[in-house]
Amino acid sequence: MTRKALIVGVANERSLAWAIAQELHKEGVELAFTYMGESLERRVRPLAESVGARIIEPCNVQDDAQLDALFEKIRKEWGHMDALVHSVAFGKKEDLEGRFVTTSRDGFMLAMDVSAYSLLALAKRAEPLMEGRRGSILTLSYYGAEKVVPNYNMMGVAKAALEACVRYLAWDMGGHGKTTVNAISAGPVKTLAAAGIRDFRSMLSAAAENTPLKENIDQEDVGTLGAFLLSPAAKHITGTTMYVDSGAHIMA
Ligand code: 0WE
Repeated sequence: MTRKALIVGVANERSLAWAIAQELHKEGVELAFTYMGESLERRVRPLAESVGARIIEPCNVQDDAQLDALFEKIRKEWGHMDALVHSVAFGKKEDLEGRFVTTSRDGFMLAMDVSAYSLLALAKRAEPLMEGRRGSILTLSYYGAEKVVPNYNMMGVAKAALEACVRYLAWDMGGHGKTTVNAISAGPVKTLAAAGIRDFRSMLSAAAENTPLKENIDQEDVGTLGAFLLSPAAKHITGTTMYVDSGAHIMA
């Protein structure tokens, strides 16, 4: 039986979600994609079609009606699913620089909603479709969830919440259908999300210097680990955050 996976969070060909999708495609997994807004549809649709996707739907993770419509479409087309990739995050630009203490209530709630709650919103709707299939859920995190990375600020708090959600979902969903839930903590990569971050280039070169392997990771590193965590080979790995960071997380 060919596995079926929903990929949420492709923006363009550099997206980590796209790297994971490509690895899954190599394994013969049938894929569905979402896009956030019309401008991204123009980028996502050709990518999705290039791997034979038939389900390409709009999805703003803050909109319950869009989420319901997306899963109704998947239920009608597939009837079930095996894997969910969540690669979505957003914080206001002003909450990713300067002083953390100035974070607004609005900015806090926005980052938590888009970057952490959205995993639950998707998992809740995926659960009935994954029932009895040993499904797997994967999200993307960053080391700023655990330790202070200057300027990561509000996103660090949101990623900490996301990693806690991974553990509680793993406990909850493990007992209902043996679904696994894991996160990848990736080193910095040049994606669209990085394009909005001040001094990201110098961050990238500094990051490479400070890792055991003395080089940065790339999208494919995330793709291959993601495909593993979503595969039957990882069926007893759940609730964990795995690093692809050239070893950065071992350094003091
Ligand atoms: O999680 C991230 C960044 C995700 C992100 C990016 C943006 C840019 C545009 C979330 N929200 C926004 N909002 C925007 O308006 N990373 C792991 C990449 C990243 O971002 C940083 C980093 C690293 C690494 C910000 C400050 C310091 C380090």
